[in-house]
Amino acid sequence: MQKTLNIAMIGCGFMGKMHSNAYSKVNSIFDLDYTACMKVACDSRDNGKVVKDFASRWHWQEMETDWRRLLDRKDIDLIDICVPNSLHREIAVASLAAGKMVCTEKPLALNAEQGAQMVEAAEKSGKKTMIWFNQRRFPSVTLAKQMIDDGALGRVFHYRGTYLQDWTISKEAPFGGPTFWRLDLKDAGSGVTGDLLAHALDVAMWLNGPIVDLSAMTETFIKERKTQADSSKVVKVEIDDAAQCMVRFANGSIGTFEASRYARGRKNANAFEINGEFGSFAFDAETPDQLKFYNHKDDSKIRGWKVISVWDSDQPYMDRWWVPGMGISYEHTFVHAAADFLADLADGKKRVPDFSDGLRTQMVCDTILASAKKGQWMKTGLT
Ligand code: SOE
Repeated sequence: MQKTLNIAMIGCGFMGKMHSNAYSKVNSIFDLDYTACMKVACDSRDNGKVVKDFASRWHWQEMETDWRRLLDRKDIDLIDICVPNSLHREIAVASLAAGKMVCTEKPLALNAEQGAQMVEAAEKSGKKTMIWFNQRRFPSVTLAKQMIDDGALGRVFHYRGTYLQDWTISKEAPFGGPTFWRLDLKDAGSGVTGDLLAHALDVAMWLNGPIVDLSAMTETFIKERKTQADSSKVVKVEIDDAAQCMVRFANGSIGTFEASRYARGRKNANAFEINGEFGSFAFDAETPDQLKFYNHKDDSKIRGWKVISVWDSDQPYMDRWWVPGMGISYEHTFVHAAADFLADLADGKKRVPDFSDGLRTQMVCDTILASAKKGQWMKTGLT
C-alpha cells in the first residue's frame, strides 16, 4: 500500500527551491512505496511575504513563519532544514526530540562539536536522518563508485579533488543577506571549507575511504565588505575564501583538495581524479554526463582515456529519466537523494548519507581550518 511522508521544509532560498523541485518530481519519476507530500513551507523573512510567494509557486499545501510551531503537529513526519548553517543544530535537535525525521543541507553544522550533538539526538530518538550530499547522486559519480567497489582501480595511489566557483570575486558583492550569508562566519561557520569542500570531501571519502591526517592552508582575499543591510557599514570578512590541503587516506593513498570562490570562469567545478593500479577515473560536475575512465587492462593498441556517456538506461538512476542521450544534471541529483531517502524508508536499507556521515565530513572540515591556523599537519580523528 502507498504510504505518505508529510514534509515540512524550513528555509525558502536557493536550497529550498532545489528540495521543492526534488519533492515535486520524485514520485513522477521513480516507483516508490512512499509518496512525498509537500505539506508546509516555512520561512520567517519579510513578515511571511517570502514564504507566501514560495509556497504558492512550488505548490506547498500550507505556509508557516515560525518553525517551532511545526514541532507539535502530528501531521508532519519530516523536517527538512534549508536555512543558514548556524540554525541547523537547534532545529535538528528540537525536531528529533519532537519525534520527527530530519534532513538537513550541508554542512551538518557550524562545527563538529555541534554535529556530534545532532548525531547524539538522532541516536536517542531512533529517527532517520539525511544530509543532502547531493553530489554523490550524479549518475557518473555513482557509476564510478560501483566500478571502484567492483575492483576497477585495484590499489589506489592518488586522489585529487577540487570545487571551484567564482561568485565572490567582486569586492562590491555584499556581506550577509539571502545568498551572501555564506560570507558571514557567524551564519556559515566557515567559507569554502564547509560550503564547497564538504561536498568534495564527502564524495572522496565515499569513493576512497576515510581521510586520517592533513595539512592545509586557507586565504581570505577580500578582507572587508559592505553589508547588504546597510552599504555604508563595512565589516571584517573572517571566512576562508579559498582552501587547499594535502591529505592521507586510511587506505594508504594520498590526495590534494582545493576549493575557491575566486576561480574566474569556474561556476560549479566540483571535480575529481582518482588513480589506481589498474586504472583511473575523472569527473567534473560542469560536464555531468561524462565519466572519464582509463583502463590499463585494455589491449595496449587501443588503450587510452575514454569518455563514458552516462545517459543510458543501464547506468545508475538513468532507467527512470528520458530516452538515452537526453542528459540530466545538477537539479536531478536532489531528486535522486529524495528517491533514495524514500526507498530507505520502505525497506530499511541505508542508501543515503545520514548525520553520522555528515559528522565525519565535518571533522575533516574542522581539521582543515585548524591546520591552516596552526600551520601544521593534524589528525582528523577518523580511522
Ligand atoms: C554555493 O556556493 C552553492 O550553492 C553551495 O552552497 C551548494 O552546496 C552547491 O551545491 C552549489 O553552490
